[in-house]
Amino acid sequence: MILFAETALLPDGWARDVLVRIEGGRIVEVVPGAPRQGPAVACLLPAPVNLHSHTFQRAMAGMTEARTAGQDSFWTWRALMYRFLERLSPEDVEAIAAQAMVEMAEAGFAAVCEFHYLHHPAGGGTYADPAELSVRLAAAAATTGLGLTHLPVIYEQGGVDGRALAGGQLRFGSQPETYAKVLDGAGRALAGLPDARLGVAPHSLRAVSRGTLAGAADMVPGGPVHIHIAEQVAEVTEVAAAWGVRPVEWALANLALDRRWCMIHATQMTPDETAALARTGAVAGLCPITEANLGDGIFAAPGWLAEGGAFGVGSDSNVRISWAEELRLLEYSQRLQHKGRAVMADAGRSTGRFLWDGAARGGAQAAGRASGAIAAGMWADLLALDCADVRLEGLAGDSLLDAFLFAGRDGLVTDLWSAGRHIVQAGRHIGRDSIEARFRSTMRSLREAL
Ligand code: NGQ
Ligand code: ZN
Repeated sequence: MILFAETALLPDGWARDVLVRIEGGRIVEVVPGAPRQGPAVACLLPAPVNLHSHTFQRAMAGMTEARTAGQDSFWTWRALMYRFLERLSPEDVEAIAAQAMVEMAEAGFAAVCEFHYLHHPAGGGTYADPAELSVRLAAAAATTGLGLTHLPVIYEQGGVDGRALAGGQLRFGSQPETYAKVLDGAGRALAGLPDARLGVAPHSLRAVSRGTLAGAADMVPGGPVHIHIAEQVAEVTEVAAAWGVRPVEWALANLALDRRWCMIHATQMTPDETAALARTGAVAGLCPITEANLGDGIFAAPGWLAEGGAFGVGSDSNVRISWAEELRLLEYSQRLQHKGRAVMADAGRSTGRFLWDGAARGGAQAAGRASGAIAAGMWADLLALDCADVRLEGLAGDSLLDAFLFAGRDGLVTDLWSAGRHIVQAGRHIGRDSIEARFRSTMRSLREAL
């Protein structure tokens, strides 16, 4: 397959008249200044990975925004989330995941890292196939064509003190024997997806014992390792009270952190923790929309970037799925905190370009996916922008990215290829109608869920 672009963002900058040859889902050749062949897209960009998602939470969007009598918080939201997930059947999980994946593709994401912790039926017990729900997620990826890095979650306990799982958490449990079966079944479910990756995700320092954390990265040798860390102040307090050190401090001293690791949120850090964690090569998995929605706090971006820290973005709770808005909110939260403008980019660079390059690279690293750049050897994760839209009128190059991020609207991604699969065309996912119909009927049955 050959794609031709009037302009494209290549690793060393913008180029004109670019021919991209794709074979077996991978880019095999990129030729700038090529003679025009057939129809051309106006502007071709590397499509990013969504590095953190719990797809089932997409179905809760709009159900948790009322104020209750007391002080609402992350923890009151979590109680609602636990109540909600008790309602979900395997069919629901698949229907919701497919809808979320359609929305991810339309927003510009070529792949998703699914941080998957629903392993059991409500109340505990085991499905006939212990990997039933991993199989459902793989099916949603197959249906939608979105790239998948599947991260079966290790979840052993209800808190740092080792208390037992309770209530909604009974769906998460991963004692060694069950977890091995989930990993095994997940691996088989991914076999039919050529670009899928398997990784491992110890849920958090709260939910996994220190003994298990020590060996977690060896469970999928070479694969990505993701963990939620230091999201809420209460987590810092809980870990410090139990172990005498702060969460990131503990992780730096006890985990062999490197480029395989993705540290989700990493919100509550001291300046020293920020610098040291950045230097490990681990990716900061930032989820600005969800972090704002849940009242987590603001990431220490200047300190992180000063050490050359890698970062990417994820849609996490999927309350809203937007690549542009994640990046916009990431930058705007920095502006609000530091009372300045253009906080994240290096001097002399466009914010849009800096964030696009950085988050595409970091997302690909976190996913263990050869992606994030238009270059030979990479999966053909590509997107085209609607340069005819009035919001982009008169703009080109980096200014186009700045307008897309800061002034854009949904629907500016006209086409998206995931590992060469052309799944968004004319702004719509090719399977949207049937996937959406199924999701709507799932939502009707969940209407009274919260
Ligand atoms: C999750 N979500 O696993 O879905 C978590 C909430 C927890 C976010 N942290 C549960 N955004 O952290 O205990
Ligand atoms: Zn999460």
